[in-house]
Amino acid sequence: MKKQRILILVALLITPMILSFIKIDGAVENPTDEVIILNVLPNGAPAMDWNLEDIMSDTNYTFSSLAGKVVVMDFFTTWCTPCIIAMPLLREINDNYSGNSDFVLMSIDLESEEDTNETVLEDFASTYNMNWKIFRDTVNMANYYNVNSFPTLILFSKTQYIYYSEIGVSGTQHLIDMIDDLLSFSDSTNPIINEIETDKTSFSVLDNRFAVLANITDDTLRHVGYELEMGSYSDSKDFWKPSTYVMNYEFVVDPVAIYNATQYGITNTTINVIAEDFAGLSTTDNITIDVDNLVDAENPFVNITNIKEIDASTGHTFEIIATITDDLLVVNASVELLKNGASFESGIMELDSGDTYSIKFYDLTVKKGDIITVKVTGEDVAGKTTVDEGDHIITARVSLTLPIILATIFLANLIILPIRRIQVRKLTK
Ligand SMILES: [Ca+2]
Ligand SMILES: [Ca+2]
Repeated sequence: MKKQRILILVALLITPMILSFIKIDGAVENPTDEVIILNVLPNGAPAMDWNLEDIMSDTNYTFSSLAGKVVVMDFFTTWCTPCIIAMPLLREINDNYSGNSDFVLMSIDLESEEDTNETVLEDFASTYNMNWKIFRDTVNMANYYNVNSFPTLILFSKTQYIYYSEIGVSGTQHLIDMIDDLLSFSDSTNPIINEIETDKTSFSVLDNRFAVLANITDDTLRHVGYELEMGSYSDSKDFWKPSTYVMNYEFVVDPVAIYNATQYGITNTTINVIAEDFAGLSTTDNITIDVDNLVDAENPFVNITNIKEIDASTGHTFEIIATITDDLLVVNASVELLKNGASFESGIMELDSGDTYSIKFYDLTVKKGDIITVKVTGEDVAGKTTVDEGDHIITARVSLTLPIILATIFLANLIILPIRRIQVRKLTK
């Protein structure tokens, strides 16, 4: 448990460092591959609302009705020993704020009513001196917060955002310090979006990647989001509890979406940046990027360059290689196989290098003399298609399997042995 906490603390420390080291020219390889180390929903993410009955008071509460209070949410089960060990620590925290109506501690039981009925739960609460709210998770809260270990503790700001979470409850002082901060919290200034930059002034179907760099400052920055809309295409990204360093995101826009947008007369697109703090204050700004209008005039050129029949001894592997080019952009290369005129197999060809596309089909059920018809379709960014077609006749080799090898040796012996015997007889005469 201690090890886990240390790992989490290390993660919390290095996350802003990693984020601050992302450079605009460093091309974030995979924009979805964000640094998410904790298995709980990241700090800064909004709380889930629900309406549940407090088992201790038989009173219903909605989470949203607790807005304005600092909430500690403890996920537990009655059979989990570390959860039981954590109870005196939770009790200590709760006692520290006794009489303070701005603080709420709640334990969320993750067992079903069949496993642990209300009487068992009430007995458990009495045994471990749980003089706070207890709810049963009948609304899949654990799933929403991505809670997989017990106990998991989540601390919410008065504005009902995740401020901090930890797996295992190993101490109280750091939690009390954070709760004190949140109770006396004051942030009356909106986030400041100092600058938004992009690495290009325009983008097109031939150059569909670009990075956005925003410099945002706030004393309690909680969330930075980017939104891009272009015709029917949209993209967005959330950064939860970012540092106040420079934030970076690289968009990879579908070239077909860009082409379609230009067909509707769209000549530029706006990227909206929104920054929000823990006080609920927000600032938005935007930057406009030109969209290059490139005209796709011709159908793709498609040529099947090779149909290879590979290794007939272990089932038939087929490789199809084709050259596909276009005046603007090839977006799809698909292939369909027919066996003796009937539909047989299909697939999407991968771009190998340059304009060469290829695909392999393994273990095809074919016999010698079958006619395989190969249809390769190239599609361009404008949706124009061209098909090239070629036939291939199966030339299956007879494979040298073990029974055939044994039969060959047997036959050879039948012929060779009598000859030898004749020779031996001749010598002894
Ligand atoms: Ca602020
Ligand atoms: Ca074209």
